Amino acid sequence: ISSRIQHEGLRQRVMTAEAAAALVPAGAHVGMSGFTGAGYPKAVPQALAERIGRLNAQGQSFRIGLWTGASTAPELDGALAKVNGVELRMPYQSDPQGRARINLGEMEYTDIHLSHVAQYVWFGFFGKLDVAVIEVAGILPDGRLIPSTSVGNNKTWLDQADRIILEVNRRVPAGLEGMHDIYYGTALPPHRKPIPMTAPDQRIGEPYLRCDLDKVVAVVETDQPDRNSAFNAPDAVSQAIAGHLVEFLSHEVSRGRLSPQLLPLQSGVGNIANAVLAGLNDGPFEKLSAFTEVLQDGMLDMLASGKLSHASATALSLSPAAQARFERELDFYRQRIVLRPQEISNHPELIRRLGLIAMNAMIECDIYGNVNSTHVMGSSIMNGIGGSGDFARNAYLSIFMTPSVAKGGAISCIVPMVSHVDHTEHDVQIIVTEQGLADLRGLSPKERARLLIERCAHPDYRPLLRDYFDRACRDAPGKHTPHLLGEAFSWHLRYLQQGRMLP
Ligand code: 0RQ
Repeated sequence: ISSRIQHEGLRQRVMTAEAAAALVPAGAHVGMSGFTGAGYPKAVPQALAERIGRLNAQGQSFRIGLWTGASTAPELDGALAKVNGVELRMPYQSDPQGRARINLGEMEYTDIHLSHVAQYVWFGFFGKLDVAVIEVAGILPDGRLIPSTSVGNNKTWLDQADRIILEVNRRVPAGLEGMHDIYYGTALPPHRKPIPMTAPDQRIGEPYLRCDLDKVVAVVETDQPDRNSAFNAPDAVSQAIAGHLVEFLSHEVSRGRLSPQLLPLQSGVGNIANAVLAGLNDGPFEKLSAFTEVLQDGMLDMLASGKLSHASATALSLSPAAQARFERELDFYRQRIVLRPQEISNHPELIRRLGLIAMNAMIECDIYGNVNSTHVMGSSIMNGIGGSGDFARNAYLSIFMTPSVAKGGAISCIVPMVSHVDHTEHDVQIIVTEQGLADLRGLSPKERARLLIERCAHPDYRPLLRDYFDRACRDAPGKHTPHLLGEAFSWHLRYLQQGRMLP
């Protein structure tokens, strides 16, 4: 038995993943650890998927409700989706098999703001949590848990579940101990108090997760790395987006609206976000800070170069090369990184107080600045809203980025009307594409439309957007946000019917 399991009683509860998976009843609500491919259980979900596949092949119907922090990995979301073992998934998933099931109508999906998940479970909005399956880096002699590479909703799952299954992963660097900050001061309305944090690097909690040991029904040992997908090297499009953004932030500094240290950065996931961080790493700003949910390669580079003084997040999402560097220089990074529960990393109160610069990618926006982050052509889910809404509405600066076109130019990412809306015109301040940046602050809808078309749309689509907007201004019954309702989705329809938005 691994020396990482230091509690005598819990050493007695070590068993195989198969034996642990057998303790999950059909129909259970199961809260699993995991956030953007980090800190998810690696053995029990696969054993559970095998069991579900076997039982379903025998004609029994066995499915679970699967709750997590955010996206996980093929060993969890992929394995369970493959056997059609998930009745309802929440709150964020990006697995291709899960996506396919959801879009075929075979799996239900509740896509909610990541900061809302824990409190909704505490409020009882989703019913009882039956089982928690949590990856940890170790168990202390007194039974407290050393968290793994993500914190996510683990505190809530441990507190709320009737039964707990722990996966102790010896591959997680032992040096992670001390990097976490678990806040136990949250209460339910009307008894809430202000969260005592006024700077992003402040510690307000404790480094370990508390755990009611009587609820632990199984401990499973694992030795597997996180998903750790590699990023693409920044391409010309994402470099251009990063360039516009750095220029804009420099302009804000010169106008006195930001200091040269800017304000704490929040950065979404993906290749564009990573390229923007690379742009900031080469940019003129010093002594930056981050208050974000996912710490990816770009931020690690910025910490290493000293551009970034410290970073607060709920998960690490590193490529294999960055992970190796992180482990090699763990003492350096432990001084500069703090990992928190996602209800704190994404908390609206803190985002508003600290005044963040929120930078997230999107699928499309419309000429009036409404943003779609989640749906393709109105009805198919891509991933989910994740934390983008938590940050967008409450940030000091709310920035959304996208290439101006997708699918080799067949799709314009600037459209007359978004086919789904995640962030309304009221929550969106700045739009950036490789074509340019539109600063929408303080503008009326029609002013926003003119700027977005001229600055951000691809030249192939600009004349069509101008034509739509001009005719809408002339013919729409209302002149505040002019739309031609019979035509507003014609671009999406044309893509669905003909494979391209251009006529
Ligand atoms: O699909 O790979 O099949 O070609 O969408 O697009 O350009 O690679 O960009 O990886 O940054 O993802 C919004 C999806 C962008 C992501 C989104 C297609 C495109 C490609 C991916 P293919 P790119 P990214 C913090 C914040 C919501 C959650 C969030 C996301 C694929 O950033 O999920 O912000 N965000 N969380 O071809 C049809 C369009 C399209 C399109 C792009 N207009 N129509 N398809 N694509 N634009 C993190 C968390 O909360 C955990």
